[in-house]
Amino acid sequence: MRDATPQTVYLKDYTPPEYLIDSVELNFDLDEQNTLVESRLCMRRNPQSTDPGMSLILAGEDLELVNISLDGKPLAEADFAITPEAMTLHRVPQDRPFVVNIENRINPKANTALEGLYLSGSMLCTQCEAQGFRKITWFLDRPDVMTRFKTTLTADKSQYPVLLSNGNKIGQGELEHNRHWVGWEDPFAKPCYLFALVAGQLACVADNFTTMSGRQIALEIFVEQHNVDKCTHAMQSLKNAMRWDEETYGLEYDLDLYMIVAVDHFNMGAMENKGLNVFNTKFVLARPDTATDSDYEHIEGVIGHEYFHNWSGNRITCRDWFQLSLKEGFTVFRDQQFTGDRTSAAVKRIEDVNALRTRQFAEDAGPLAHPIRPEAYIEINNFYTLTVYEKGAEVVRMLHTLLGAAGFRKGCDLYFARHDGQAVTCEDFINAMEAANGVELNQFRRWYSQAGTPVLTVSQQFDTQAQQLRLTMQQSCPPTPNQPEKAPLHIPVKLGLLAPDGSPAPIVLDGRQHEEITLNLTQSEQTFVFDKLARQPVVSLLRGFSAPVNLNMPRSLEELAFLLQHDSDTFNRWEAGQQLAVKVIFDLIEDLHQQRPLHLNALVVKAFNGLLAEEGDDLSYQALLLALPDESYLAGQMPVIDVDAIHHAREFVKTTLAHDLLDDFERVYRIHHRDESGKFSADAIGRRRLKNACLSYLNQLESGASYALAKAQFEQARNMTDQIAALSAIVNSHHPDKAECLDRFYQQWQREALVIDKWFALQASSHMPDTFATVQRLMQHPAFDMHTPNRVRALIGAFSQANPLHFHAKNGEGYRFLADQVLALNTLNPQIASRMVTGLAQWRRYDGKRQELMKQQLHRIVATEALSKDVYEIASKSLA
Ligand code: B3K
Ligand code: ZN
Repeated sequence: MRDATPQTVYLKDYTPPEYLIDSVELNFDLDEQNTLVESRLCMRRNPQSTDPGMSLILAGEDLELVNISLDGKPLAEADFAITPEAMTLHRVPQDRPFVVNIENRINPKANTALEGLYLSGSMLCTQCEAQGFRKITWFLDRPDVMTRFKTTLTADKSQYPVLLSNGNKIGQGELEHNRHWVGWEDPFAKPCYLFALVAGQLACVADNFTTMSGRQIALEIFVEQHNVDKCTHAMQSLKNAMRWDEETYGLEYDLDLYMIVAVDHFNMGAMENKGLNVFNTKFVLARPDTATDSDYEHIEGVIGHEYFHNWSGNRITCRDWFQLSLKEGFTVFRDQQFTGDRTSAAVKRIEDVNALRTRQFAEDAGPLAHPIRPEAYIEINNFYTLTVYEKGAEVVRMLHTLLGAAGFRKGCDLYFARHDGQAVTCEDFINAMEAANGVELNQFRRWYSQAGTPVLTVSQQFDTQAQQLRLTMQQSCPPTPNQPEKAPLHIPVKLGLLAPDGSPAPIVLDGRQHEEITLNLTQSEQTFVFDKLARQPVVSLLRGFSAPVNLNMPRSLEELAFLLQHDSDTFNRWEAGQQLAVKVIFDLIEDLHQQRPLHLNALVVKAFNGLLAEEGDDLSYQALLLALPDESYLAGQMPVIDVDAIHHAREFVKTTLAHDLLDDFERVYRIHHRDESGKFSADAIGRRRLKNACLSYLNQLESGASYALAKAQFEQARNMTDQIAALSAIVNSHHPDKAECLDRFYQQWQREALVIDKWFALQASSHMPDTFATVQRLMQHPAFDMHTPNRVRALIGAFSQANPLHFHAKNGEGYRFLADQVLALNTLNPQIASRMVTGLAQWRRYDGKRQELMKQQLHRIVATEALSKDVYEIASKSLA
């Protein structure tokens, strides 16, 4: 809980550790409420440290000391001091290595924050990143202290038959009183945030993998017995990831064993502990009838992400937590590439950009904006953000774009070779990219230190006489907290030109001809002149979303419709459709404000008619082309967000399209509606996506026919994708059988926690008028539980983050509700509580009345006693 004044930690204050821990031996005597930890630290002074002191400070929280000795001699009370956050040994040897032995007790059952050693159901498990190891025992809990770990676990044999830790198993044995022990050794030095242990009654699904150099790796997935039938996909995903990293980056796995454990209670998605990943069950378990196509994709993506960390994160780790994006941005980029290669690169790119623009851009435009390499934090767990992860990945992607695939790979090879076994910085990563490619990236480095989303404003001038097109680009970046002024960035702008018939027009720049080009925008304003153009081309700009910027380029509806029809860049083609819809929706919002009748521009109907008639081969992509920009994205484009107008204008477009193109939606639905349960080919997935997109339009009609269609699909579905799509349609309409369907779904799936999460989330995000009452009722449901992060996210998270219409109800009931829940969670689980506060952070974007109501709740939160550092930081910065 919070001290009087929470301390801020600054990047500029970094100093090397005063001591090193070369190796540690840990002994755990495991018990739900009374675990004994013995730690033997082999230490020495760090030759790199310039600090002259003789004392040693070890971090530790919520620990009960049993014994402490130095080089075998018990310490007297006067030799050390303990505070709530650390233990200081006043005098330790400076000129030779020494050994510190500590014994302490911890209570995993009392640990509802799910950080350190805790209980998930009947299973004991750990989460140490970022600073959870200090809740296990006193240690130098910082990522630049890399240590070899040897761990022995002792426990009751019936309650904890499986005992796991990092590395290779080196021994096991039976003890009296039905107890047993297992010994583990990790040959690779690692920071303590990568330590893990798991104990419980777990079933093991085993397989193996032969690496490119011919080594056999044992692969083991541990789950509770009733979940063994849901691991096939996770195991296949792991093998795919291992092969992909060998083929794409030349990186091979280094231990003989790779273990994944799935737990129900987990604060985030998964954790890359060396050789022993701990996963949220959500990213492991899948069976066609319980998991959707998107779930299948996310599982493969997260399994890949954690696996890729073995090199980008574990073998080479971060010097300090300000460098978090070094491992996270890079690893997200790697998992994006992996998923793009495994599924549809076009679809994956669009999904990623959509998420970035909707959520990260909002973060970057609000009070919590920070550079991908932050400069200060109060609670580091608050900095596992969309900015560090997703914008961080965009920055790595820009390096890939600027250096080309081969140059980027050379840079990575050098980075891995130079820094293997080290804890390094973002700067080291860029240095490797420069050295391997013989380039200089000084200006590019600003992406690491500047927050905010740059705005790229583009104007064009065509000179018929000279057959020249002049493109003038200006960049600027709005001020962000502590950064009023911004310097120009190095922005790669990928560009193509289209001739009036839709074919590619040649790009002639400085006498050279290209089909597509990446322009380097480095100044505040720059003009590019393209020659030899007989007729004015249509410009396709920022192809593939080549930089994380807001593009401001005036376009007519006709031009957008043209690009939607002809652009060969899959991203920009989709983007043209989105901007077309955005423009139309904003015109309608204006009509609503002026109380004018609404009419949908015929051009939109024509464009959608064309899309529905298409017979492309990437059906998932086609489904994305049909999707209207979501409400949160539209909100991001509005100076003062009007949630009601956004919702009504967007619904109007959707309903009118459904009306005008009823036959087309029905036809496409029928063509693709087949029972292909258990089939996960790109075609089968694409058919489901496209069909369910049509269902969602048809559902707008609230007709007997649309009700019958949704109900039939709900009843006949044999896979979760179709079942949940049908239920979603029913929930978001006045369907007469809504209550019955929701109840049947609950009865069918009550034993599958992950499916019940969907049931909660679907109701919490419904746009129907009674949603808030439903949410309050669900809070009292026997299956709701504040101790289970997945459940909290499904109900409270979905309502406050995926239901703008009702969360922002004018009377402020949504805000009050959220603050109540944040305060309840604050004592239970500060990390989850602080994630929930972000729903209030964007208050400045709303009208005066809503601003007041949101601020009131933030003030109420900040004024609460015993507020966690986590919540305090987010709430107070939101108000600043
Ligand atoms: N590295 C972990 C995240 C840890 C979050 C700590 N609050 C998972 C990941 O990014 O792979
Ligand atoms: Zn990660």
